[in-house]
This record gives sequence, C-alpha cells and structure tokens, in this order.
Amino acid sequence: MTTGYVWHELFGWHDTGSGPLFPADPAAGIQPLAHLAHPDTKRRMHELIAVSGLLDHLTRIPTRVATEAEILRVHTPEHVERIQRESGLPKGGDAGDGFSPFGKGGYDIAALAAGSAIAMVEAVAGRSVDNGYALVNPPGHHALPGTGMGFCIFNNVAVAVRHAQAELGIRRVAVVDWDVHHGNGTQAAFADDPTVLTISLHQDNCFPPDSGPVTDRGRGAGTGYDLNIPMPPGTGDGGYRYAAEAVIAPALEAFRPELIVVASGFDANGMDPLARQLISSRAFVHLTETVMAAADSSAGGRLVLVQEGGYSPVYVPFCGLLTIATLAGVPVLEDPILPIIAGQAGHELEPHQKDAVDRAAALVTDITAG
Ligand code: 3YP
Ligand code: ZN
Repeated sequence: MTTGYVWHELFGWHDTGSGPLFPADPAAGIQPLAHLAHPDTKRRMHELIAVSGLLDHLTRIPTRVATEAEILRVHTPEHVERIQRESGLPKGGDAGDGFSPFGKGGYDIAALAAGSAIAMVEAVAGRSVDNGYALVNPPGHHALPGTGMGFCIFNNVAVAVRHAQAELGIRRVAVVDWDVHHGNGTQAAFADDPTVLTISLHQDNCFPPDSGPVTDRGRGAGTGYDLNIPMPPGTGDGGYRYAAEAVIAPALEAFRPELIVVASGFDANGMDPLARQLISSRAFVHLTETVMAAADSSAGGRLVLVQEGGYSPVYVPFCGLLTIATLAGVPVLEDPILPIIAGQAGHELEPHQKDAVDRAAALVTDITAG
C-alpha cells in the first residue's frame, strides 16, 4: 500500500489571532490567549508523523495553490474577492462570522489548503498512490458558497470533489465527514446533487447551531443523498463503532462511489475543548478501516482524507498518527494516551445512541448507485 501525504509549513503559519475564540476585547472581558484553533495542533501532528518514523513510509505529494477558477467551482466571486481584499490588509481579516480570523496573506494559505486537497485527489485518482492524507489548514467543511465560517475559509473538500468530477473522469463521490461538528458547507455545496453522497457523523446540534438534523436529506434530485447522523453528546467508541457499521458502511455499499473523500476532524476525541464526545484513537482507526473497506469494494481503494478540526494539542497528533498508519498499513508507536481515554466510562453503546444511529440507518434504503 502506498499512502500519499501532504503538509506545508505555511499551514502552521495560518494566523488565528490573539483571542481564544472571539478576538481579544478588554471591554467585553475577553483576555488575549492563543486561539483554540491555533495551527500548532496541526503542526504537532505533522511533527509526530515525522518523529515517529511514519513519514518515511509515506509518499510526499507536492502542495499547490488552487486557482481562482478552481475555488469558483464552489464559491461566489464576492466571497473570493472579499478574502483576497482582507488578505492584503496589515492585520488580515475574518472568514465571515467574526470568530474565524486570518492574518495578512491568509488568502494564499487558504488557497494552498484547497489546492493541496486537489493535489491529493489527483494523486489518488491517477493511481500514483493508493490512498492519501492531506494535512491542510485552515479547514473547510463549514465554508458555504458565499462565506466562510467556523474557522473555515474555502471548502477544501468540496473544491477537490468538484475538481475530480470536472477534470478526472470521476462521477460518483462520497464524502464522509467525521469531524464532530456538522459538515454544513459540504452538505450545502452538494444538496441538490445525487452524484455526491455526503454523510456527516457529528455531535447533535453542536456547531453550527441548529444544523445537521437527521431530517436534512438534500433537496430536488439530491434528496436522499445527504445523510446526517447526529449523535448525542457523551458518545464514546461504542456509539461511533455502531454508527460506522450500521450507517456509514451500508450507505457506501449502496452508493458504490468511485472515490471516497473523508472530512477528517479529530475533535470528537475525549480531550477536545470544542465538543462533548469521548472517543479514543481506536475509534478513528475503526472509522478509517470502515472507509478503506468501502473504497476497496467500489472505488478501487481510492480514498482521500482531508484534515478538518481538532483542538487538543495533546491528543490530536496521536489520533492523526494512528489514522494515517492505518491508511498506510504501517505499524507505529502505541498511542500513550489510549489507556486513559479508552479506560474511561462511556464507551458502551447506550440505548439513546443506538436510537440516533437507527434513525439514520432507516434512510439508507433510499440510496442507490444510479
Ligand atoms: C466553531 C465555534 C465553536 C465551535 C467551533 C467549531 C469549529 C470546528 O471544528 N468545526 O469543525
Ligand atoms: Zn469540528
């Protein structure tokens, strides 16, 4: 198995400002502190991949900047122009919601993230690697056609999927979003499109507010091709395992995608400050095995993971390391935090978690490979 890998130092230079969530504002009582989305978490993941030796087994895919035309396959000219304009300001700007700041030159880093997702899809579609992990930053899955939000500027996954369809001869694509927050931007990009199945496994009504209920199923010709699995807060490895087995695997088997792209956030882990789930690295390994098996079944193994959220600088690197080691089939060092997280209570599947999964599982019968 050859596994592609993308990282660029500039992803670690994405400047999220000096407020922990909202910009520092003494009058509002907001003290300066590193942003929860400080890029060091992702830089630390990259450095663990290097120091552990896993990097030596991966095929480095060169990054590239997405062109305006590529970004415009998903986003409006007004959004792209606003980001470009604010990117030229001495202190940068904001993706669109007031708590997603970027520094001077932020456009170039965001375009590099989207372009690197494209580069990984090209490498996997062209078979220069079997599968791949694009460790990009800023993330993308909340970004809507006309605005960024939730730390996302451009929707890296959506831009890469549209590129695969426009340039690489691929029609049916499945997006599996296991970031703990709802993949609303990706859902919106493909809501009326039955050629892209979007599956979002997330914490029920976490972020964005009131987004991603199981009743959101797409619209028009795309009805049935958005699948939401909102899990109750407090879901652990058992709940995630059941969601993978009862919904994600059968939905992918029914859809038979030619390419699977994962929006890979690690913020469902039991140490994350921006969500209330409990999972350990073994759940990310199981999710990875689930999408690998599905990709083998219908897509010739073609599978691309693109980084989204994850805010524990301590645990994200290990979740990422084990995920990529699974993709590559390479043994690596053990997760030293696993005994702590997996040893805590809350990993048994609870009845209310099973009910949540079963509500989504009932919708799988409407999916076909048409
Ligand atoms: C944005 C503000 C509060 C929660 C946060 C979510 C960002 C994220 O990781 N999205 O996937
Ligand atoms: Zn997230």
